[in-house]
Amino acid sequence: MYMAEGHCWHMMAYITLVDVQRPPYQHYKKKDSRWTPLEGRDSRLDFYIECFHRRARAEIVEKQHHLPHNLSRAEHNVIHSLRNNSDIIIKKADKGGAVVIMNRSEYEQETARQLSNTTFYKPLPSDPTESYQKKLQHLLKKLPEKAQDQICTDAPLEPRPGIFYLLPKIHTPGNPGRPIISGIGTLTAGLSGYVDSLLRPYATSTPRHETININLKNKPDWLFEKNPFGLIPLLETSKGQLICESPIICEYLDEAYPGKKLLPADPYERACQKMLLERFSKLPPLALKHLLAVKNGEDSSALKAEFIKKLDEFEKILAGCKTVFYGGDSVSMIDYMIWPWFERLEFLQLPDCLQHTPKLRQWVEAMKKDPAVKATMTDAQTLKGFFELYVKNSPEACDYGL
Ligand SMILES: N[C@@H](CCC(=O)N[C@@H](CS)C(=O)NCC(=O)O)C(=O)O
Repeated sequence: MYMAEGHCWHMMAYITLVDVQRPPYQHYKKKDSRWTPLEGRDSRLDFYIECFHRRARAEIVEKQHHLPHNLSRAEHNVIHSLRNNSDIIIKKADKGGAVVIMNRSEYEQETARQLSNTTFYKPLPSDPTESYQKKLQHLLKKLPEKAQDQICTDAPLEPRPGIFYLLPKIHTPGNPGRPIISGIGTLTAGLSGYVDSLLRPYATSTPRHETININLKNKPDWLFEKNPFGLIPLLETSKGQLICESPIICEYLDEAYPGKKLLPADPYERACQKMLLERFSKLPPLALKHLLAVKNGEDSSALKAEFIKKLDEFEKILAGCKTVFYGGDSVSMIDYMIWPWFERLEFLQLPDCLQHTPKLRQWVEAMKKDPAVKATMTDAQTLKGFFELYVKNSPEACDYGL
């Protein structure tokens, strides 16, 4: 498909050239053909024509939006000389849209530091692209024809390996680099585009936002300016309004954005959810104490027994609700607020603590099916990896697995 398309673009260029150079008498001989194959004759041809239209439309839009330069010659020269200075590296910041100029030696040092971490990287004996290409072709055959066409159209003809680079984290002390592997032009570029087109409709309902992960063992000064307690989560709105305390943030988001409301409309029911959350707030410190005791090889059985006893209270409350979730038969705010601690039971070394709580087990299974829960689940392995880096004070801890 891609070959055919490339070939046809050459033909287009060729035809234009002939038009310009055509001797005058040929104008009377033959008119340019405007014939187009009828739709439905061949699905691949239809798809090809559609791609051609899309590209043509995109080119027209691009030309319409082509703006003149807004830089003076002097500014242009400065940028040019910075670009040609091999002692520096220019990158955009990981978050916030700033442009960062770094000493090349420091950038290379950080790159070498990261790449030498054998937990994440290992040198390959050879370029695996060719063998992966065969595997990918084999896998693609299992997809519907239309999907295959879309993937092949966007796939590069001669794929290259991914390119590793770093984006400086200017919000993190020491400015470590966020590792990025650019997938542009790689074997899976077409596949990524296809997956993106499938996911895009689901992403439109999410408000635009940016997440900045904080290393809690080495907090940046600006965090205290935004929240004097130096705690996360912290929400900053587009107007610069700052909101802290997770239940307050969640309530704000529920009220400020349209869509399904998570808190009940009835004031008493709202109060009940808040009271339940307050009651639940005793469990996380207990679970963390238990985890530390296990990690330090101390006797953790009393802490575990206390945790299980508290969970039993929540089993009884759920049994009293006579519904799948705490706020009724569909998931609501209280379920989401307490869920993360259930997701972490294995990581917290408490995997078997739901043995005697059938209602809670049922609730856990129902929660796992919820799309928002599915989309934000963190597996026990990732949590373990994060925790190991966190106790070592590693600057990479806060971004682990992201
Ligand atoms: N009540 C606060 C608690 C916030 C909190 O303790 N956050 C933890 C991370 S989950 C934190 O920032 N810890 C850093 C510290 O204690 O220095 C909330 O619900 O938002």
